[in-house]
Amino acid sequence: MLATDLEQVEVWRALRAQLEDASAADRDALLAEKARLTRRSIITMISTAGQGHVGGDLSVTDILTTLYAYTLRIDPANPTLAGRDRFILSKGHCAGALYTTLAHSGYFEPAELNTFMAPLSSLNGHPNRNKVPGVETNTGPLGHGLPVAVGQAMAAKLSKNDARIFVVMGDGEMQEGSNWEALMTASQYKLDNLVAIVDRNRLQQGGRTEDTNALDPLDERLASFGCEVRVIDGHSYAELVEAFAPSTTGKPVAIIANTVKGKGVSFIEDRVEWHHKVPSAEQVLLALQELS
Ligand SMILES: Cc1ncc(C[n+]2csc(CCOP(=O)(O)OP(=O)(O)O)c2C)c(N)n1
Ligand SMILES: [Mg+2]
Repeated sequence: MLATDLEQVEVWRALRAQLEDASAADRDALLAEKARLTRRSIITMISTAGQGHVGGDLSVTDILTTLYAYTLRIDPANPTLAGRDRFILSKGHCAGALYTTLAHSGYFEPAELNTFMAPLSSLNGHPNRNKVPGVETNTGPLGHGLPVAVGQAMAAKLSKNDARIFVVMGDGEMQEGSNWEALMTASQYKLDNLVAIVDRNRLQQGGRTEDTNALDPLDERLASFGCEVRVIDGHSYAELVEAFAPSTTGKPVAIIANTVKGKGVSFIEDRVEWHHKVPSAEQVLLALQELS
C-alpha cells in the first residue's frame, strides 16, 4: 500500500482553508489553478507510461478537482475515516485523473505517478482499493461503480451517518443496463445521499454517443428513473460547487456535467482518436505549453 504524503496533506489542508474563506471569484481561480496542475501532471504521467486514457482524464479533471479540493468531507491523512464521504470513479479507465488528484491531495507521494502502469506499481490501469489509498472500490468494467455507490448510500442510511456518496460515470458507460437498475433502487429507497455524475463529453471509445447508442434526452430519462436532475457545465467551478449541494427533494441527485473530452489541450479536445492515444514528445511540449 502506498504511504500518505504528509507534506502534500498540509498543502491540501491549506488550500481547503483558503477556499473556505474565499470569494466565489477567488475560489474559482484557486480551483482553476489546481486543475491546471493536475492536467499537466496527467499529460506527463501518460507520456512516461506510454499508456493511458488522456481524453477522459482531461474531461473529468474539473469534476475531480472540485470534489477533492472543495466538496468531499474527507481526510487524506486518514483515508478510512469513519463517516467520510465516498467517491467512486466508475469510469475506471480514467484512473490517471484519479491517481493524480489523490496524489495532489496527499493520499500518496506525487513522485509515485511516474510509476503509472509500470510492472509491480500499485498504480494500475484501473483503480484497486487494496493498492491505492483513497480508492473506495475497484472499477474498470463499465457499469459497476453506480451499483456499488447505491449499496454504499444504503449502508450510510442504515448506519445513520450523514456521509454522501459521489460517483462519476462516463456517458458511454450509461449504455450499460446495470446503471438503470441501480437508479431504480436508489429512487425506491430514497437515497438522497447519492450524487451520480455523468461526464457528458458525448464521445465513447469508438465514436460519438449519439451515433452509437443515443442517450438523449438523458435529463428526462434520469428524471423518469426518479432522480433530481441538474444539468451543468462540467468545467464551471461555480456550477460544479452548486450542483454538489445536497438534494432538496429527498431524491437521489443525478448531475449531467457537460464536458469536452480532452479539455484544456486544443489538439486533443473533442477528438475520438484521443480516447487512449499517447502524445508524442513534441505533442507533450505543446500540451504543457497550452497548460502553462
Ligand atoms: C463492460 C466494459 N465494456 C467495455 C469496456 C472498454 N471500454 C473502456 S473505456 C470505454 C468507453 C467509455 O466511454 P465513456 O463512458 O463515454 O468514457 P469517457 O468518454 O469519459 O472516456 C470502453 C468501451 C470496459 N471497460 N468495460
Ligand atoms: Mg464519454
